[in-house]
Amino acid sequence: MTRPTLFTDCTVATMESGRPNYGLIEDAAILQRDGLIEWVGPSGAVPGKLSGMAEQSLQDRLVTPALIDCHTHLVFGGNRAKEFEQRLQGVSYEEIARSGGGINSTVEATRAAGFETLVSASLRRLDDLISDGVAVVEVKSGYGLTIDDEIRMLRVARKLEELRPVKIVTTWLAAHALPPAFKDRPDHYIEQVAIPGLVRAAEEGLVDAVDGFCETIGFSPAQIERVFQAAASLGLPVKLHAEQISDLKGALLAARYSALSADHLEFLSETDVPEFARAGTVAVLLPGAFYTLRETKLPPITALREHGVDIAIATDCNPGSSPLSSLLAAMNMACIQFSLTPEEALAGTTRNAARALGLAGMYGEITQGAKTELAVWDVAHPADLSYWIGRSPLHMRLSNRNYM
Ligand code: DI6
Ligand code: FE
Repeated sequence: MTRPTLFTDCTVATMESGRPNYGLIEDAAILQRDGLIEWVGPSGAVPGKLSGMAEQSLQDRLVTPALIDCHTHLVFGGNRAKEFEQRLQGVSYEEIARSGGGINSTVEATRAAGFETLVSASLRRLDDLISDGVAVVEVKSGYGLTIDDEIRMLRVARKLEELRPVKIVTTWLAAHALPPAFKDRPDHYIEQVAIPGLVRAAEEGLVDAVDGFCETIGFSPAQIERVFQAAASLGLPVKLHAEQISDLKGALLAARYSALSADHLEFLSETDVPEFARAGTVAVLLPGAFYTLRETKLPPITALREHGVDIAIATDCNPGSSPLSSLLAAMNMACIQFSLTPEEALAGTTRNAARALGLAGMYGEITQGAKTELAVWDVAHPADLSYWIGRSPLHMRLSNRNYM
């Protein structure tokens, strides 16, 4: 037990569900005890003083829930600047993938890198995110593509949590690309690597959720479904890279398996949105990939809104389609490219991102019972967070580890 803390002199954007205008409370106070929010409200209505309570003035700053990056490929070796040059000369992302580059070139570099090298390369990207006020980061495997190399990636991800005050959520993404050793044998890869590897990784406690790349250059819906069935039998939630460059109806497959999220969705058909909405699956939009691949087809934002689908925003931080390690920049891009409002962008990196990770109510909202994971900003209004490009107005993060 530590002393309860009352944070005073702040404006709070609670981002609580159902509250308009960011859940904004001017002249607010927040009471936390043992790493959990006990009360938030106007400073005039603070509940009776608790004995031994510490007070900390936030000097008229804005407080939001700490941000959540709910889709990253943060752990990888090498980089793909050469492919970036090729793409600028007109070679497409799919052509590069089909000719053995793309994801498979990062697989080679990731397998070749030592554990410590992977940790330190990933830490640099994680530190970028932390300086944007991020406290929860989802990290996928998917650049190992053997059982041992996939498991090693998740161990690197878990190591990051020991080295920084963040929560890391790990996702099994062995069904990301077909490695050369299984050329023309995708079903064997699913049987011999993706599924038995998942079982082993889950036994080792390394898996929070299961993902796949449902695409002509990835895996078919039928192959993904086998992985989803294995996830279901292990009691693990699923999510899916769906409709990024073609419409294979991955989002509907994800919905059928009550997926936490379906991600990308540029090619999601408007007519599929009602069924998608019924599942309560979160739509995770990835503006960094849209930008990098110079995509022009927009996800069906209006239909998603009309059907009440929760929208989250993430960096998709990866060396190929989204070399982006700023979540604030992703929020700006979501406003400019996808016409999200700054409030939708912030909901997308707080409350809805928490839902996309199965962490609703615990992270991403300043509400009674949530963790004390706060970002304190040198700005007057929450719209400022989506407005500026390439600088972080973060003053500090308040991490629940300091209060337990
Ligand atoms: N979709 C993506 O945007 C990333 N993975 C995926 O399935 C790209 C990964 C890469 O190009 O390395
Ligand atoms: Fe991705």
